[in-house]
Amino acid sequence: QDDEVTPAEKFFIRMNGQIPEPFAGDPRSWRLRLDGEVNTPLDLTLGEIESRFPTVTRRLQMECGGNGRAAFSPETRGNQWGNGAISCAEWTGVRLRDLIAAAGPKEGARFTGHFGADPHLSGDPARQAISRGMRIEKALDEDTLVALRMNGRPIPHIHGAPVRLLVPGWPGSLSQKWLTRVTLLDGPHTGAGMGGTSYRVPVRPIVPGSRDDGKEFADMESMPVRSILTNVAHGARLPAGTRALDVRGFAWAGDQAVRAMHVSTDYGATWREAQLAAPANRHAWQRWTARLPLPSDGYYEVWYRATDSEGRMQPHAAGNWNPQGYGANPLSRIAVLVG
Ligand SMILES: Nc1nc2c(c(=O)[nH]1)N[C@H]1C(S)=C(S)[C@@H](COP(=O)(O)O)O[C@H]1N2
Ligand SMILES: [Mo]
Repeated sequence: QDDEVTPAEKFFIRMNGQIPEPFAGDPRSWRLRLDGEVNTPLDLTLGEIESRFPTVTRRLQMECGGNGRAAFSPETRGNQWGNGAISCAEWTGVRLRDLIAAAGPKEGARFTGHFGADPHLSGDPARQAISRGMRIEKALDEDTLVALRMNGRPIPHIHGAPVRLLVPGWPGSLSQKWLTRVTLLDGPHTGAGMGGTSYRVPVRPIVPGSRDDGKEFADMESMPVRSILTNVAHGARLPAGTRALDVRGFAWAGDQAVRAMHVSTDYGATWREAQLAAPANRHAWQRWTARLPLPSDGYYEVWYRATDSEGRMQPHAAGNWNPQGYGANPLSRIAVLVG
């Protein structure tokens, strides 16, 4: 998809449990609780939340922790995502940090735990489909939203209506859909999808393909730099005599910005710097564009890679192999045939 702001119908979809029944009541009467290590637990309707707290609108990227998984060798468990598990919509909501401030966090509040209304795949009501949490610092980031609208409209059911978390730049699994409760904790949350090898990567690199219990793994936090090319399909045929190709796409880097974007038509022997736009706001992806000369008819590959604001590039191969396949961000390539 080539849209600067991802429309709802093109936004990627990922679910770990069953799709819950749509909420039958007025969405404004949906209740959200904030409890745990707080002085005054909150139990508010969305109507109350909207009238009590300021709303903000931001373009925020959300990316599945397993985006790029198909690049790992040997193959890892999970959806074999290419580069498609990324979208950047315009979200409107209240800041989670405003809710936390209203509840008065206790000194021991160091982590969050998130809960949603979707049933576990087994249908067992005692089990959570997914329930992840993060360090309180990320919950206090001004871009971490309790989102009420997507692209100016009510959030579509499949994306978590009527309210979801939006935790930009960190694994999408933190952005709890059908949000019912956030709890503050003095230690890491232990919900479904926490611990072991879930959304965790090795602290020290392990042998690709090896088994590991995840004891010496750490939670994935900011997602690594990555880019997509959005206007030319892999395998495109161009008319004979075409001598230039305009390409464009997006680049992003978790909590960071993208500093540079490069494109090569000679297998990485030489690189051409693409033009790179500033993000609409922090945590929004950035548009890149480049014009590539094509010296003759024939077969070409377009290789492309981004560099984050700390100078880290997309590598040539997926590194830091891990059993569930998180964080693969090698450079990408498409083939085109001229004539
Ligand atoms: N309640 C709930 N929230 C959830 C999930 C889920 O299964 N249930 N999946 C998570 C994962 S793994 C991702 S990548 C994002 C995907 O959100 P989307 O379907 O709106 O793209 O939602 C997250 N939030
Ligand atoms: Mo995900």
